[in-house]
Amino acid sequence: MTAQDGTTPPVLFVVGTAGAGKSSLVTSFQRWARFLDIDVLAVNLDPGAERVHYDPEFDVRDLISLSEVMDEYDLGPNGAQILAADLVASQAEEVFEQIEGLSGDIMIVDTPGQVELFAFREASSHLVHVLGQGRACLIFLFDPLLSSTPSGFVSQMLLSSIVHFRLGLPTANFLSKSDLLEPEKLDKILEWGDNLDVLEAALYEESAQHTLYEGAGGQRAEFAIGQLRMMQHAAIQPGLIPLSSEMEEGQADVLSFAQNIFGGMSDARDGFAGDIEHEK
Ligand SMILES: Nc1nc2c(ncn2[C@@H]2O[C@H](COP(=O)(O)OP(=O)(O)O)[C@@H](O)[C@H]2O)c(=O)[nH]1
Ligand SMILES: [Mg+2]
Repeated sequence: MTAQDGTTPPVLFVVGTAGAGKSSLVTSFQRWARFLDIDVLAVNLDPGAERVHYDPEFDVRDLISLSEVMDEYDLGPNGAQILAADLVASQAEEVFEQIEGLSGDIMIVDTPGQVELFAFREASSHLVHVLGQGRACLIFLFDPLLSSTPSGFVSQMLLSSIVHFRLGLPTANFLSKSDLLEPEKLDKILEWGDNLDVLEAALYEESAQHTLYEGAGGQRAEFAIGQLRMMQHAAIQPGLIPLSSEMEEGQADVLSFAQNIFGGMSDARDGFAGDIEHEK
């Protein structure tokens, strides 16, 4: 099964804080899709990746090696990561040449470990627009442990909205590694994603317990909730969807998100619907 019209397939950029599960999602998504006969093109844009467990159509490490950057520019690992991200982005056209014309149903892109290397380097937004060709979206992964506290959860909502604002692409928030959370905790976090009032109450309760300065915690909570309300008002954040690469859960939701935006793959979609129904 291939894209029928010869245009580049929709592109999913997987983003999130270091260790959030980006590379694992690319692996599990590709594996899941293969089973359904959906052709997923995986791309690695992380020059610092030690190894990847998916089949990349394009691997940025073929262009840029982190150890070479360290040697050549006499940099430590952190400096080299930053320079490597910029070097990759400066070769956006070369990268695009290698992946354009590849036929597949959907492309999923693994991004550097640290989200700021991807989202907050000027050169990277260029890369996103060259590779995305106007048919791209973001899968933002929430870290499950950070999501376990109201303030950690809110911080990730804010980070996700900043990345969304920065790159200007449709964004869906997924709760990564949901298998690591107790069912009650998982429900609680999903409720925070659905209901700002519940989140607000939890945040006030938490800041009352943890604040060092009298009153400062309340102000902090008020600020954060105010931001989230504005986002909700602007319909920026469509809630939170549980995902587990380990248990292979949520991959269909990742695909549906892209399909809802970009449509296409009509014959494939009939196939998915049947298969997904079957799984239940
Ligand atoms: N239990 C569990 N662990 C996961 C899952 N996804 C990733 N991990 C683990 O989390 C760690 C970081 O994952 P990785 O995909 O490398 O994160 P990245 O830095 O965002 O690319 C690894 O040890 C993975 O095995 C998941 O769905 N469930
Ligand atoms: Mg990774």
